[in-house]
Amino acid sequence: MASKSTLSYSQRAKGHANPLVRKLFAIAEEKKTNVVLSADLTTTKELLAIADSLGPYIAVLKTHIDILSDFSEQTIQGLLDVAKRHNFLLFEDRKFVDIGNTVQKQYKGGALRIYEWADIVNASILAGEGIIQALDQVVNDSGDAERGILILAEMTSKGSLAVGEYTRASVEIARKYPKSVMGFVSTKELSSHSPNSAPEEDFVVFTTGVNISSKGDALGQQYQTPTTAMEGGSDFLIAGRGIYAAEDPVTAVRQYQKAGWEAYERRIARTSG
Ligand code: 5BU
Repeated sequence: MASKSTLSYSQRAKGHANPLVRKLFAIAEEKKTNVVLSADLTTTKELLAIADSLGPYIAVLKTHIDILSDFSEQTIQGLLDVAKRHNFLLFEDRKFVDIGNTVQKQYKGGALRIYEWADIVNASILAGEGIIQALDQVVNDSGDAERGILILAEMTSKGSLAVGEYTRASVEIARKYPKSVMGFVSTKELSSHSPNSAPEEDFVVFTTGVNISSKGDALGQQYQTPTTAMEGGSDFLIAGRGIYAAEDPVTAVRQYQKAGWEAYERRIARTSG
């Protein structure tokens, strides 16, 4: 079976060619968490405070850096410090979608300097393969910095057009850039079900739209639970309001951590047990 989803994170880390993926799997194993906190707060103070209090329970912190009303050098330093202190990666959910030349400028420079601080970014292939080629160039020129790209292969919002041929093309393009493309943002595992899947191929699946107690919101968001996501082959669960907007975010994140980790353990027990 080409799917790697029944192997443990450490088994997958051993054979993986991408150093950032190895680091991510090591963090997940060490902290026993596959939770990605989508920290959609709008001030630096709130963002850093939630990152600090929930940091011990997460593998990755996902940001929308452009929603901060007071972004500055202090935001970047604060994020880098808190990520180091609690040992998690930073993922900027930028959803690049433009011609390659523009995207390189948006990634490397600009006011937000995403490349300097974000371990992971994501991009849509709506504009074609050139966008991934452009980001791949930046990643390959990055010297010591380990940087990864996730291709936005599906979206969780109602009526999303990121389906069918678009999703299939996302997988095909990902295969051409193994040094930089570490996986997908998708609702489920994609690559092992598609043709041309090589035995050594191991894309990491990040799943948004995860919530334990809600089915969706008033603006088209559609949720699944940590358990269904892990059963579908997700590797990392991205949750926002389910955690940070809960009455007690620490209790909530621990609940997501437990649900995600237990579902992961059940999945890997299916082959090794
Ligand atoms: P929520 O509060 O758990 O609904 O937040 C979900 C986050 O994931 C939010 O930052 C979205 O921008 C992001 N997201 C999503 O919800 N659905 C998608 O398909 C993608 C990203 Br891609």
